[in-house]
Amino acid sequence: MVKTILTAPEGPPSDVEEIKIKSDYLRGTLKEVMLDRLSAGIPDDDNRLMKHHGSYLQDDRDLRNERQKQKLEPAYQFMLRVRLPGGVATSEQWLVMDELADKYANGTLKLTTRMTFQLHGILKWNMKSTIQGINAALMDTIAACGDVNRNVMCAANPYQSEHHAEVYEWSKQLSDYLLPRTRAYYEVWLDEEKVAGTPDAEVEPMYGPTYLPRKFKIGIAVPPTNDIDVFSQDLGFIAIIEDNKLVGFNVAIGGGMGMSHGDKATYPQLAKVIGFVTPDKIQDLAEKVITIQRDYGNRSVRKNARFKYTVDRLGLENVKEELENRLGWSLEEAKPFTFDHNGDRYGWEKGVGGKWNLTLFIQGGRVADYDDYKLKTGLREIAKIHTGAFHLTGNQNVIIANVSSQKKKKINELVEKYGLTDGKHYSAIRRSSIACVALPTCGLAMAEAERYLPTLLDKIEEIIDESGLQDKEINIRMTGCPNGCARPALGEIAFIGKAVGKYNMYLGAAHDGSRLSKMYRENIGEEEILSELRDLLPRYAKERLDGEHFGDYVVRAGIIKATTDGTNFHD
Ligand code: SRM
Ligand code: SF4
Repeated sequence: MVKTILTAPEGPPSDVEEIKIKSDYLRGTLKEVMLDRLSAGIPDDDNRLMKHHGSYLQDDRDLRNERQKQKLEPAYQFMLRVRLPGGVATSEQWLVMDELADKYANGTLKLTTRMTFQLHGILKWNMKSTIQGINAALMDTIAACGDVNRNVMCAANPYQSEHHAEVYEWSKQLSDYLLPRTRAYYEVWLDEEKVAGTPDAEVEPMYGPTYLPRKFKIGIAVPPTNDIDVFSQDLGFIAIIEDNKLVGFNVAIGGGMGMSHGDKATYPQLAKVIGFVTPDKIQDLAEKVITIQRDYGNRSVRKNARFKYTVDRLGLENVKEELENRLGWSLEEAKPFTFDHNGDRYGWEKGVGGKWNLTLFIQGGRVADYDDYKLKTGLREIAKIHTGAFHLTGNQNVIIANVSSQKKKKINELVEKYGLTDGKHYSAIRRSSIACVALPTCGLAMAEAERYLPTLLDKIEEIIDESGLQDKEINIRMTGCPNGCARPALGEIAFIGKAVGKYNMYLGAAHDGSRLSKMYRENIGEEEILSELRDLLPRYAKERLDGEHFGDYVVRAGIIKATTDGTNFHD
């Protein structure tokens, strides 16, 4: 057999490649520009580098026009994302984030779809103190954004898996091992002195001076729960448990959600399973997968630079062969597994060692105090007495984890006092909802998401009630643009922002995260959305088979064609 020669796409390097190479390993002029008091912003080049430090410059889009009219610079502020492998925070860490949100940010915490905290609205002069506060609490923000491996996700629910602790350890190890090695972060934010004279090859032995062509994401799922949407990851691990023992992981490569409207060369894709490895091998495997993307990813066109396009362009088998060559060993044959859902399970559940876990519903992942709902205060009061951990989930919720039977009563009293909710008095569709941040902070948003989905759901719930579907879990996801931050291509119903008040509507993804959706209606507003659902939901209520999920029903009923691969997502 002739060996396929793999190559990277030709073309001039993108502007970000130039910025990275000139940056002296992510330093740029960040240290200096953060001290400059003339503007609340920073230059674009430094902002690109800033992402690798877990942050970037935004402006409050609600104020954009007014500030422009007044000839003021935009209301610049920074978003800051914590690296929190596996989404696990101690109570002390929760309290620190709670305090930093009030002291330096907009008073809220955003629990993200990759199981971590984001702060919004931090002014330039407060960035260093905020980052120092996070580091003092033994967290950091390194590589939370940027062209590197991001926060490693893992199954969130300890009660659903005795193997949570083990899998969590692997996610931490992977996250730490795959960190950039440059000291730039420590110099810019933590006042470390620069040490001169380290040879280039030793600064970033894995990434090299230009890091990756694009962001890279890893997640570990524990069947039957796919709460991290393992097939949406660049590199996904599926835990295989035999005789109650974690024997290893199936490996899936080449997933991702992002696309651009109207550009068929961009599409969401699902990762494909290529084999099985024992736990001791996943670090080596992750490193080698990353180096393949480093060497063959598209460094010319960023829209086509994710690993999913590298895999699709080179061919899955060729990438696997290259991987095995780099590893010097072969993957074993993949083992059987089954997923049955990708959402969270709410309320109290008993887990390992007789400890309790309480999953609370956090709408849109936004932890804030509202006039009639003191969610942030309630969680703070819990953190003050809770000695276990807080697990942030990939569905933007939180689990109060590892609670003893004695503490359960006290925590319940606080849950009641502050009206915190396990979501059970909401419809199942609301409990199964995710929305990305979008407006006013996200610079890429074309429409509302987090601020709008709750009110749209009020109206959808009327149809749900009339159809008798209150207890039916239907994953519903909304994003303000096609970048896919709430993984909409894996929502059984999804809305992707097109313009203010207008969305493309997608249907047909599988409830367990194993099939992508397809566009059903283009550029529609609220009235048309509700009118479509007034037709679809009652039909589903009447015609569904026993146990049939909405995503499967719309495909079986011929309402939408199944997407069998990302490459036919737009067909
Ligand atoms: Fe995302 C960019 C928010 C998860 C795909 N994402 C952004 C930025 C940073 C906007 C930007 O680059 O200017 C958003 C910041 C908004 C703000 O104001 O905070 C943003 N993404 C988020 C979060 C906070 C959404 C949320 O509401 O939870 C999630 C943070 C995750 C984290 O903790 O690390 C978030 N983003 C995702 C996911 C879901 C996931 O990873 O499981 C995806 C789809 C999966 C994937 O990567 O394929 C995702 N975000 C993107 C993309 C499209 C990438 C692509 O392949 O084309 C962008 C745009 C980009 O990178 O150019 C983006
Ligand atoms: Fe912003 Fe688009 Fe991501 Fe939503 S999906 S947070 S609008 S980049």
